[in-house]
Amino acid sequence: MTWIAALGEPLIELNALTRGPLRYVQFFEKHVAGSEANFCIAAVMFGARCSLVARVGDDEFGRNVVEYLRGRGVDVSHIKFDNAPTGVFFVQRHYPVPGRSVMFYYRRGSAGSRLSPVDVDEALIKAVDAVHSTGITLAISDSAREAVHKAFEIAKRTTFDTNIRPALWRNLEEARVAVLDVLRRGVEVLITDPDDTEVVLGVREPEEAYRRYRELGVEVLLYKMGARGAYVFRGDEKYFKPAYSVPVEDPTGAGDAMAGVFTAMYLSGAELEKALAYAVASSALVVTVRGDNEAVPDVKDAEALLRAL
Ligand code: CKP
Ligand code: MG
Repeated sequence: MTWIAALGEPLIELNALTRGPLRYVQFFEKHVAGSEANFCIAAVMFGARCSLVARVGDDEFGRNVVEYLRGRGVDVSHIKFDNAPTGVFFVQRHYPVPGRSVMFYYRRGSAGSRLSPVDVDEALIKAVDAVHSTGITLAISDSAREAVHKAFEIAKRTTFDTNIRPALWRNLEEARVAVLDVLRRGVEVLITDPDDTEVVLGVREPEEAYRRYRELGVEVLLYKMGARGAYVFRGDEKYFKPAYSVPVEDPTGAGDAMAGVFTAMYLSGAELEKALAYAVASSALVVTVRGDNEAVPDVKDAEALLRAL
């Protein structure tokens, strides 16, 4: 069984029950989220074992995160309780751009942002097949970024999602430097999109992006084109899978589902084109509901969608 360790901040998501600006939303629905937690759930649904290396608050939300992730089959034995609070974010849906969501973070100084190199157990990192993290973990604190560096230095294989969140960086130049720094440490599978690639490399076009990332040592590129679909590149191989046209409730988490499903299948030796198809189908299901990870399918349900549409 493929075993992955992911480093990042699990969060409590408060998702608006109704559409429109949050100042007039009265009711919110609670979910467990956070990019790397979502990634772990998706990887587990596709047969991987996933250990989340993280901190949560020693509070009701922290216990909620740990119990939920344990229930979803994620290994929570490397999540520590910390005396800062569990981070929270709110989701505003279909406003100001219909079909899109906006996230508002209440996470500065959170337990999750206190992740540090002491939380990175060398024995775990040596034992797993691959280590995963994202640009969010690079952004939340210096100590969290150092934790990623430490883990990537020890890891046998690495996968990384750029996930550049402008709200978490002082400026985009800082994000660019931090992502390039991780790429130079060696990333086998890179998950990204044209917006982030514009920040990192100043280009958007898929072939050009892969050419440039490859020069930086990336072997496999999963290039997400949003509502258009996604590409995968490896050496001279290139595949494209168009996105499904589905009713959008909340697109938050779609990228993590795509990353987790693709990575679990890729690491277990699946054909790239097949991994891409299941990843695109899984992310299509996630956007049809609120919550980032409840609608991630298992293999059988993903196949039902692949057959139906
Ligand atoms: O790129 P995605 O929409 O898949 O990521 C969503 C997650 O961790 C969400 O759970 C949110 O809390 C975050 O990304 C974040 O910190 O932005
Ligand atoms: Mg993303």
